[in-house]
Amino acid sequence: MTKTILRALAGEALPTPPIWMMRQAGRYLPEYRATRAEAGDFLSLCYNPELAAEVTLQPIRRYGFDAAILFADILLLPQALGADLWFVTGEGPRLSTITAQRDFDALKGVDAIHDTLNPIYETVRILKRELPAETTLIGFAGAPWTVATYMIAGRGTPDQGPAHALKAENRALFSALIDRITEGTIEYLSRQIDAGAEVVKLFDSWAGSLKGQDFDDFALAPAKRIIAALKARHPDTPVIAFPREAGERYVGFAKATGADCVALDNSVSADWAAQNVQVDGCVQGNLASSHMVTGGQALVDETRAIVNAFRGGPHIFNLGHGITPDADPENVALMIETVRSA
Ligand code: 1CP
Repeated sequence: MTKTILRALAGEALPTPPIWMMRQAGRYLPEYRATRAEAGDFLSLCYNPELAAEVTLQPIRRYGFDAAILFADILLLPQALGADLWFVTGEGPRLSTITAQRDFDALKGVDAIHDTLNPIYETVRILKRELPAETTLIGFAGAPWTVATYMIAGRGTPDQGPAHALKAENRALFSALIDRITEGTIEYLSRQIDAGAEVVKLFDSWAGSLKGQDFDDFALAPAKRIIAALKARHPDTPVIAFPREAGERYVGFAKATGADCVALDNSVSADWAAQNVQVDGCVQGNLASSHMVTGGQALVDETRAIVNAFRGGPHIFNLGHGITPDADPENVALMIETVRSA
């Protein structure tokens, strides 16, 4: 029997949508916090295949999600390309910055990335062995624009200002960086698929700050190039694209990029997305992650409304963004129970 997520990705409208959750392995779970403490820090956890596989499996054991997502981070690719990367406790990631040609010239070529990323492929191989037969394994990478925003600024930014500034001031350098990340992403995801990932997802968390032609050039075009290259090598592996906060640009995104599924954030209504996005194929989403903190009848009502809005077509239930550390694990169980009984 084909796994439910793969059926939805192939375009089938299922009576009950399959479900998984962004950041399902994370700090809201006590067992994650324990394994992270054992690893020492976040990056040591990412690069320890046994422990990274363990935290990937924890939410599957606890909740029986229909998919597991590889435990890693979108910032490992910049590190593999030669950027310095560290995490400041309570604040987030920090990287060496790219502001001038010499910074770009110091980066490594794409062939070198596997030296750093080999442990990630090993995590995928372990998961492939250990996951239940009905659970789909999802690999992922950041989309080039989102990864570039971190490489340019050296950290997360509220408005991606430094990346927009470099794009305006030195288009050639900015485009060269986008190309390098695009090429690295193709090789990274291709190796994840070789190792056993059955689906891959491209996270463009900051796509919403690209407007007009910039959206075409730096959200659509790189996604299209990555998906075309992956499809040439792995024609049967579905790709989920997540151009977060793309708004009206969600319309036509799957067709323009070749993605098998578009993941929706919760700033678009499910009814609107059913009419304007799901008409082209599978969609994923889009419950506000705040419900995992607040719970109660509002969680149940909103979950049912989303399931009903997307009932006529292929749909994978998920949040609109990652679950937050202050979420209550009981609310996750309530969401799953509601989806499976809706
Ligand atoms: O303290 C901790 O334990 C670290 C918190 C954490 C976790 C659990 C980070 C740091 N990364 C992750 C794992 C992670 N990151 C996954 C694993 C799989 C899962 O979903 O369970 C995935 C898919 C990501 C992807 C990721 N990392 C994105 C894209 C999705 C999104 O949330 O928008 C982004 C933007 C990052 C960068 C990053 N890594 C970590 C943090 C706190 C951030 C955001 C930094 C910022 O913008 O300030």
